[in-house]
Amino acid sequence: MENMRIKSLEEYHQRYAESIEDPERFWASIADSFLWKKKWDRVLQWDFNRFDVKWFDGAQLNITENCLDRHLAERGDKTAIIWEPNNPNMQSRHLSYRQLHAEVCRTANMLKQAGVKKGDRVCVYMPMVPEAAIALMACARIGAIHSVVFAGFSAQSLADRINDARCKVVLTADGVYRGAKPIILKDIVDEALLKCQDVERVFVLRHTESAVRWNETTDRWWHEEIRECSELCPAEPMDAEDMLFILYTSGSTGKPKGVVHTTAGYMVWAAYTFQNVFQPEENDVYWCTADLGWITGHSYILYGPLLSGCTTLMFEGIPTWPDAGRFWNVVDRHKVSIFYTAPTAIRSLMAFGEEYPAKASLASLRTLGSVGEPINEEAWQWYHHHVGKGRCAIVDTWWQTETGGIMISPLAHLTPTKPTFATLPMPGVQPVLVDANGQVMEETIAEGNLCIRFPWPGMLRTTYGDHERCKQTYFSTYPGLYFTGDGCRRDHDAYYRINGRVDDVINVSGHRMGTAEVENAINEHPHVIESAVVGYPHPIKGQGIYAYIICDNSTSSEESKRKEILEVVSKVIGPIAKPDKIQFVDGLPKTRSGKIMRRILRKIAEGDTDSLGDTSTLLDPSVVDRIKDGSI
Ligand code: 7RM
Repeated sequence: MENMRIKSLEEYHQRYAESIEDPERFWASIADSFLWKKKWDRVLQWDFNRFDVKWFDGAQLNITENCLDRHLAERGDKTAIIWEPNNPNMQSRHLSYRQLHAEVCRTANMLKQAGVKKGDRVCVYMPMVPEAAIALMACARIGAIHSVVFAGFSAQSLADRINDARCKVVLTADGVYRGAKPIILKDIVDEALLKCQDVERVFVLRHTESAVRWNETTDRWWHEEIRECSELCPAEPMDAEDMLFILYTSGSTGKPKGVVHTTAGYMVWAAYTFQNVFQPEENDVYWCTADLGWITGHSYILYGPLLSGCTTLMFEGIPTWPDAGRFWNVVDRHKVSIFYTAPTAIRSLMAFGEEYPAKASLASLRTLGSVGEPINEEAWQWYHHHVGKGRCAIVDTWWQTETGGIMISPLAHLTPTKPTFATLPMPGVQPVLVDANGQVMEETIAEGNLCIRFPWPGMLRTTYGDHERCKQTYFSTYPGLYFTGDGCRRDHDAYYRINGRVDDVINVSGHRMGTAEVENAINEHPHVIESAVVGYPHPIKGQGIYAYIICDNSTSSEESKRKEILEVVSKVIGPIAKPDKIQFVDGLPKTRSGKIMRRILRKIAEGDTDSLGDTSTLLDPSVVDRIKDGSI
């Protein structure tokens, strides 16, 4: 894998140029360092109009052989996963590459016994424990497609995702700890399964030892089923373009999409970007604080680090429990050298003061990463001075669920950084900025919508079960280009700075949400007639959720309606989607054609009521004044 590592800024520019001049040759040479059962016939075939992209077609491989088997000779006893539990007084766990290999094989055999076959979908709804990582690789080992659902999502969201992918098996646990309070995951699964007809088997990991209900037909204890399972499980040969996983993500419509990633391209991209962005060394301990339920967890807790033979730390807890020093205690305890987190976490810890990082040594740290949302200058500086103690590189990594891995980012200690800039594209990434007329802006200094004009190995291939929707979402706004949904600026150094979403997607604490999705949830309340949701700047969450709601003339108090609406949203999506502000209104600013003018609602939510712009196309402009008067 050494041959894929860029070692200087000059080399970056050289490699970048090569990747543009002859992409096939470039990626063939990178792909050469992986373990293949059969090499490819063609490196790349692509068409952005029909949206058909194939990388390494004709090749066969299994990603788990690349994550595990190939490391056994040299790194069998090296720690692959360190697990840090929620409770700081509990023992952490260390799994060597050899142990992890054995556990993945046993779990794969457990799935096989339940009748899981290549191409079957398996839903993973689990706490942050090593078994969750093991579960994903067990699926990949036998060619099953994993679909991870973040354990903070509601029964309804879980059911929707299980049904959309027609999952046959669910892997879960009795409960999950998040800070001080345990949550009974199994109850949520039980509730979801009332709406899921295809699920034949539920494996339940014993974790919190909470009491759970039991369905004799479907439910099995993980530890009982795995007891007799062998540590030998041959890796299923997968075609390069066979599906590896589905991961649901929110868009501008109400229904989340199942983003599909395939085997070879994703593998190459996850490993290549991990190694070049983070520049890990053999004895590093690497910690990404994301949850496996998000793409960051897939690519940079699990696949990227393990493909690279690194030690990856999994943390079950939250940054502020038992106190705001938890992250830094974990860094010191495990001598973490590379730390990757989200701006929202940094901002929330900033609010507790610099005493917490000051109390810790943090001497093991060399590189700090940021992901999920734009990082503001203040948070960047705090991260740099108080966590990095002024001597660590910061990599602000821009990417998406759809891109599979990092697209624009500094390479640690190689690319000169500038606060709030994600800087330069990875080799193979060809970003363009498009103006309001859909024209690509050729000047270096430019600001517009961010598109990518050439395929990269890790890109999504489709949205599960609906290719038309995929084409529509990503390739119809600007024909021939992949549209990211983000606005972006390019400066005189050709550095990129991501401004944030330009569509109806909001980013709340690094969680991506569709405003339509939240509106649909609010509308489930029996007294709600209509609602409109927008994002507004929030000091810690990045964006907060502001909901304008029209209710019927029921006699219940605003206070009780507010409370009930929050409950409904929690129940339909999950607590992460609860609006921060609810304003009851008697009308919404609509155009004559019935479209809500969100621009106006965004302005009011921002507190900027002076420059609402042209409201003359509104059906009833007086609505705006009444909303302004009642704004929070
Ligand atoms: C990895 C992830 C994707 C959206 C994306 C952006 C925003 C992510 C950054 C960022 C500014 C960054 N996947 N985003 N990283 N914005 N700077 N470094 O977050 O699918 O959940 O979200 O997140 O808006 O489109 S995601």
